[in-house]
Amino acid sequence: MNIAVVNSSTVTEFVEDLATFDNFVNIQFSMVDQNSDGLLSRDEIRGGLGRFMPLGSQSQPQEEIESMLGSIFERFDEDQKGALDLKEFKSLMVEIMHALARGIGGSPITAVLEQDSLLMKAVQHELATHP
Ligand SMILES: [Ca+2]
Repeated sequence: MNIAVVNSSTVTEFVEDLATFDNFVNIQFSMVDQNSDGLLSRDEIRGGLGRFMPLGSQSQPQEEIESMLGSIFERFDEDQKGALDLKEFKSLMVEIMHALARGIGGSPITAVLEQDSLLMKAVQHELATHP
């Protein structure tokens, strides 16, 4: 467990560092893409939710998860093929990171960070760029 002081710019600076964020999205994509076909199916996104969603998936009721998946595909599956490609997945990740930044707000807060969480990645990025 790690504890860090963060604010919304911790997250937005991470998203705006294009090379780093692209690399991060590529890694997340390949971890979620279980069958390595270059597309994220609904099942793969469901399996990956715990990894890239700011809210823990275990504590959420199944109906809420399915309804969230429904909205994700409605909004981000632009060509409606029932799977997200890398570009669509990146839009989703940008949206999630901005939601995370809004949730944190501009004033510094103390956060408990789980290893490999999105916020942890943003904090590591901040430490690397503002030592
Ligand atoms: Ca796949």
